[in-house]
Amino acid sequence: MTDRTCTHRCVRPAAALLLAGALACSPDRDMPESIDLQVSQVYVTEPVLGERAAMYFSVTNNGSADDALVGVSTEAARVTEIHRTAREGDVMRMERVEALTVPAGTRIDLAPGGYHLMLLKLTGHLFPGDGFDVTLRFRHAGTMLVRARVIAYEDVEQVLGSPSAQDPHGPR
Ligand SMILES: [Cu+2]
Repeated sequence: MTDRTCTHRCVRPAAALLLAGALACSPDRDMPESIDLQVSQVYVTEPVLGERAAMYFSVTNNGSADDALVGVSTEAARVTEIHRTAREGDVMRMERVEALTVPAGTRIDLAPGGYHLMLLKLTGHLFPGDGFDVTLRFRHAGTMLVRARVIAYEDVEQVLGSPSAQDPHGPR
């Protein structure tokens, strides 16, 4: 499997292609000189509450300017939100944010206990092993089509490397 580079260097590593399938980028017109965003490891946890699921991925900005995730859409969910998990005393709470900044030269890992995407009002059942397309919208890089893979809830910690007990979306 070969690396695939699309317009304006919204590149994606070969490892991501193995995991996540096809990619398309459509950068906006007033974007900075150098855009180089890589998205990989796109996972959705099996919905344990029926109607919603959390989605995680890694995004690396090797470009010359900060970018930000500003929107998400998929046929798998009627509503999507960008969430941040924050500790309040002993309680993990999540709150909606308008955008997730990806500073130039940094990698952001969306993971249990941190940032994640919420897929709400799911349009159908999602089973471990299923895959579906998700369009990520970045302020400068434009839209990026990635493929998400559904993983079983018990595999979250192994795959994502974070304590699933901290995830407020988990079974209670
Ligand atoms: Cu959430």
